[in-house]
Amino acid sequence: MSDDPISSENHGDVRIIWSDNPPVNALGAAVRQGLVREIEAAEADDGVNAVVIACKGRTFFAGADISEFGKPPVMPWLPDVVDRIEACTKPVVAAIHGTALGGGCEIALGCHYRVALGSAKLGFPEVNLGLLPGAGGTQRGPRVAGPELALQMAVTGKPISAQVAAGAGLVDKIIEGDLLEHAVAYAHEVKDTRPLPRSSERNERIENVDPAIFDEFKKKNAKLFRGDVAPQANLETIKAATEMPFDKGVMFERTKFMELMSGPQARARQYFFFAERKASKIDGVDDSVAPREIKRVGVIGAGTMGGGISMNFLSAGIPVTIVEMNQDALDRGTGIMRKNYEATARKGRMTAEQVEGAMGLLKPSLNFDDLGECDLIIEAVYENMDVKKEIFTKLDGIAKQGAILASNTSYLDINEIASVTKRPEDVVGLHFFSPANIMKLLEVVRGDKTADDVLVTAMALAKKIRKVAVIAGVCYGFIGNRMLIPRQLEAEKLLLEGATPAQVDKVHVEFGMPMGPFQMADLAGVDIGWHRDPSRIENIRDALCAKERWGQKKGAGFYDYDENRRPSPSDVTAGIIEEFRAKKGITETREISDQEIVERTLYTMVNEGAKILEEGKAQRASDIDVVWIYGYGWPVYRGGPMYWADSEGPDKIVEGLKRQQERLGDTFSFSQLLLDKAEKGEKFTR
Ligand code: 3H9
Repeated sequence: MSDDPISSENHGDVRIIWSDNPPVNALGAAVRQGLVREIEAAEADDGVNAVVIACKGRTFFAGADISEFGKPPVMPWLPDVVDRIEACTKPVVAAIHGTALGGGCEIALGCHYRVALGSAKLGFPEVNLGLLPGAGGTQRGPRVAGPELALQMAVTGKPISAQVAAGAGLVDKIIEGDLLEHAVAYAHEVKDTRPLPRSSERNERIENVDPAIFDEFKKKNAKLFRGDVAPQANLETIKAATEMPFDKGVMFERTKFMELMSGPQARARQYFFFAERKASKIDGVDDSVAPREIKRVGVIGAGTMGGGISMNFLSAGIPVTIVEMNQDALDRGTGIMRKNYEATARKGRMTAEQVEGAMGLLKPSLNFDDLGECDLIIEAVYENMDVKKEIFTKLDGIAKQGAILASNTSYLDINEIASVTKRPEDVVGLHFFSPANIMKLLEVVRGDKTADDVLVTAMALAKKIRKVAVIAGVCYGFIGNRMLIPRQLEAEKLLLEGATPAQVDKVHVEFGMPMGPFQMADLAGVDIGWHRDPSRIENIRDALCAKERWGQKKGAGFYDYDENRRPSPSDVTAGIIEEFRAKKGITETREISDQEIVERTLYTMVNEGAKILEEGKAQRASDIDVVWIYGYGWPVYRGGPMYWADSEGPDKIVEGLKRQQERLGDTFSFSQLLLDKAEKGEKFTR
């Protein structure tokens, strides 16, 4: 068998150029070389009148080969390959299935025609790697699809369906049935067309474009541009297509691409691309371990969490039995699920039939025994060990043999929960993040006795319901919430020492987090975990709760909220903090610098992450980054807390923590791993 990923065959006078480069036909050096070789051969062959470029396996080219980034370049460059295809004197048709992404979409744009299966998707996801389409995509894209769609594709990175692409002219024909057969027939139809429609020469859609569309887009999507350099560069290069001739535009694109590629944000994002994929690998578990079959899922509890969890499975076509204690709670829970689906349908992201299809898979029940038919049962009741133990004891008697018993606990000990059953090997933690139907992260908590095939099932199922799963060990708060603890503790201490909630939050938001610790507390509910005794005031949260300042839901928490839930700093909260300080005998406050806030709230998180690693509660540093990016909105262009710690330098983190050590007090202790990394000049992630 030849190693060459590119081959060709003739169908009459149509030459098919095949790429076969699993898993995703990435455009590595051998693919690029083969494509140029075959285009030249087809052009030189008098027996060939048209060419089809197609891919074997699950997808059309999914883009440049990311694993080549940062290595010495191998010729030909992707931009030259696209140019060579476009310059071909015979018509070239791209036959698209799966996903034509990034460089793959650019190859398609270099072809004179594009046909695609209805299920195909096209996109420019480069922005997710901190880049822009750098093989002429920013210049050909707007010429073919129009500047507005090209802008949306490149800045959001979200792929579009073949239908949308066809509507915009990016796909010439949607194929039903055999792609290759129809692509060859299409090539026959166009084989004598001259001049050939070359994307780089199609100027009609980029002439007289109102420059205001770019400002409007930016205004509408301001969030995407915050702190992140790639969206802006994508916008500028697409705008350039409407202002410059093709050659100049391509030069501008190249300059911007190189700028991005050599910058820290692209490196962080590319690291994260592989981190996310690595997260699904389970240490010490053989690839040959088969997952258990999950035909029906049971969910205990129809509250916010139980409902959200159920929706994941329903949306993926997996039937769910949801069990509650009383009819009211059951009706309320299922009613909210329906409302959520209907809201999605109103936004055009689901059809009415899909809503009914999903809800039709739901079996609401008041009878615990109904869980006996489920292959996976997820308990989602409130955080109380005794309640959970009671439920698992009951489940042990009801669940069928081989069923997986999972708890959605966010803090509690899975081993203790498993110990009440006669099958601890079937017990696992499945920690979904709220809102569970939206948040991508799933912590899969591995108990001491959890069986390998239970973990393999959890990871496979996560992929099916479009979550990113990370394996965590048993410890208080697992990976994500455990790292939240020092941050929260220090943030509140800072208030006592003189900082305001707005100052602490501002530092976090400027860092790139979606919100700071106090904004997050107000959103989640200041009263979460509160002992409900207004006379017992042990910290500022207790003091706020005692005055019914429970956060956004009450219109008051650390901040005041108007009727549109817009926050403003609160004099009442300032007074409550002042009063609490007095109670604690704190008479003096001081100016607190932003750097101190970073050191006390972010460096302490890194220290906790290092402890999690050294205790083996996370499999790898990059898994911690995945948790924080998908679970808490850590800015992806900073790569996650452990990658960021490496960028800062572990020695700098240690220095900062030592500077703060006295203020951190005895709740703080250094991670030995962090100290070792700092001393040896080593990194966590690289
Ligand atoms: C670009 O094109 C730049 C140009 O504009 C300009 C250049 C000058 N390269 O995600 P999966 C691997 S930038 C190398 O689990 P799925 C991946 O690591 C590129 N490897 O599958 C994994 O390996 P492993 C723009 C790649 O079915 C395996 O393939 N393109 C690449 O869930 C399976 O991946 C993109 O950003 C790659 N380009 O999803 C597209 N892509 O098994 C990135 C994947 O060892 N890719 N791998 O862990 C994707 O979005 C998804 O992989 C895709 C399939 C949707 C295609």
